[in-house]
Amino acid sequence: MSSTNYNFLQESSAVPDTSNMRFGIVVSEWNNQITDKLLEGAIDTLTQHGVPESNITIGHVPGSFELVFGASQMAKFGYVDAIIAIGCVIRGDTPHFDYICEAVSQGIGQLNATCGKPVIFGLLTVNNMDQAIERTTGPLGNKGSEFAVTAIKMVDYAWKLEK
Ligand code: DLZ
Repeated sequence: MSSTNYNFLQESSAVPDTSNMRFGIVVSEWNNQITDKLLEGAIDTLTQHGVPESNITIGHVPGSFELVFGASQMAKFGYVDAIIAIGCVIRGDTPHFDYICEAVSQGIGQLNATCGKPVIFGLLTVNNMDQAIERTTGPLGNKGSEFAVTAIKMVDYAWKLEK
């Protein structure tokens, strides 16, 4: 699945009023040179679209495997409307990569379907560090920004249905 030539932000012209939206961001410390950039991109995009910084709660977890629990606690106790789970898993020489990716994607998917709040899958799953860098500071833009726009759109979606 390639994201080349896909500029998500071009499709976000109708971003809604976000001034009352509250977001939780859970960030993995593993590969933090990447996850810090993704976090920065997400925060920049949220604030550029009108989310007050005081409406953003950030939580750190040790690795991507811990994102599911971190996001679940954020959903329960964080007083937030949506959660963005950010991590970066880089393929190594052992099957560890596959186990973590599988566990996190299943876990976030399940949480997304059951916790009553949108949980955004902000996990980079890449073959090497170059691919990760391309998705934070390279030609593919900063994926953190896409995660943020997705989170805004999903809160808007939920709020429109509640009205
Ligand atoms: C152990 C591990 C490995 C090998 N690789 C990564 C990685 O590329 N990205 C990541 O976010 N976390 C990694 N981890 C740590 C696990 O996610 C987890 O923190 C530990 O297995 C402890 O549960």
